[in-house]
Amino acid sequence: MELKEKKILVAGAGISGMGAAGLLAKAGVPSVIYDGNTELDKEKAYQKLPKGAQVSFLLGDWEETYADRFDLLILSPGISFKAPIATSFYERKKPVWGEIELAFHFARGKIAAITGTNGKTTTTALVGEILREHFSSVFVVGNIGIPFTSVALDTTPKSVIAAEISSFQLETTIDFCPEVSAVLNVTPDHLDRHGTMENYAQTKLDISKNQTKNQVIILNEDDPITREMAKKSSARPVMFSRKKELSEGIVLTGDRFVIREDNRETEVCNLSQIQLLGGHNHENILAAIGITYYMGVPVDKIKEGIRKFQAVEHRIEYVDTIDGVAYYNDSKGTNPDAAIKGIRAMNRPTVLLGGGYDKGASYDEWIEAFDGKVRCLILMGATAQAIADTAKRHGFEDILFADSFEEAMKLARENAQTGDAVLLSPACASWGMFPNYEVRGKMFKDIVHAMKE
Ligand code: UMA
Repeated sequence: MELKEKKILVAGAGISGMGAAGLLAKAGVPSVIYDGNTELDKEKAYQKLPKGAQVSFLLGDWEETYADRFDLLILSPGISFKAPIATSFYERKKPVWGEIELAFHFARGKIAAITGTNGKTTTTALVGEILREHFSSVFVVGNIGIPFTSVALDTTPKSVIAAEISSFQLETTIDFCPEVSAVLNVTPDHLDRHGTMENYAQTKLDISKNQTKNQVIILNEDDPITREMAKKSSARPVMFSRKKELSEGIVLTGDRFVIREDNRETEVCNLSQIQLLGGHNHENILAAIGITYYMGVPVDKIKEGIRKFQAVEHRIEYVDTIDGVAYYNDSKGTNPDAAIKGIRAMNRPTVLLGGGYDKGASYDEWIEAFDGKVRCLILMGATAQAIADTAKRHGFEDILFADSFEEAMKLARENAQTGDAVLLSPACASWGMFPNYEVRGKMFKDIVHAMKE
């Protein structure tokens, strides 16, 4: 599609929307940015755009007839493809692209696209690190926080791109086609948006919908949903497992990470050479080995990238020890499954901070994973009462409520004893209290650093 002649509306003036409008401006295509927030600071927004960008703003409630004025909608991931703004375009048979689709339209080179409920940020960052060992033009983009659109015009046919792609972003891809895709796992998350687990899983599998059998999809053999995807995907499936001795695929056998292909086994590295802890991280490493191997990185360079890689910020991140209490920031624990990994990684009595935005999740398995380790659970946000009710049903009564994040931190400090851990691993998104989990995690760290002083 030749975009220069199109009247384009970019919906959402967040990171994605500004990236999309910026890319269009650099390509000489004018656009209008829509945002529901009437308080949006237009001056600040203009500063984020290239100089001289032909961009105007449309703010406030969406009116269906606005769609008559435009030919194409570029949708930010935070806005559902079922939201009125999108349906008014669909009803008029006008195209709706996500920000990822727009970037793909302009990007050159090969893409490794990674999705999954959990582990995708760590895996994407690790894939980026490994790719850098071998390729000279590497970009790490997507849900990880760097919009693909912001770098698309800098790519060349020799570039390789590691893209973390969320289910929100996959709702609006059309021609997007990675060289290698990966679905790490699928457990309940974002069901308020996707409705059912079936819809959610199908959206994840859409990462490979344009791939052919000459291209690879990396899938987790140990997850029943991603295991099934091997039969459904149009790409060639390559499985990874840390539990099964697969004869073909990427396997953790004893303490060795190996690639098994055509009846040959190649060792990549072993457990003593890695810095990422926990079974979930072993899965991320297996996936990253598969992704980079099929992107063409030689095994010795994969090993080097893994050896150098350290944990990602906000993911069971050790912050400091104060009065004998170790503080861990797992703000990225934005759903129960991720938070289960957070509490499982603790090996001492733990004061746990939880609660936040309500995505309609069930907290039973998370509470069960406490396993006698949680000294006290401090709850905040919209889900506080629902989590407390679930905890009590499971016989867990040591619960305190906080009206603010600062109060939660104060209660944590008062209730932790020497030798304990304080863990922020909320099992919920931060929305409602914070713009995103990063701001929540930074606040946690700032308060911990201030305690030290
Ligand atoms: N807005 C509206 N109407 C709406 C909803 C939002 O006008 O109905 C406007 C808001 O007023 C705001 C803007 O849209 O100005 C925000 O857009 P957005 O929610 O799409 O957020 P971005 O800042 O563009 O960030 C997005 C991703 N956010 C979401 O998917 C919610 C970021 O992922 C991502 O890093 C970024 O694009 C770059 O690609 C965050 C996330 O929470 C980390 N992702 C979820 C997750 O990981 O679980 C999917």
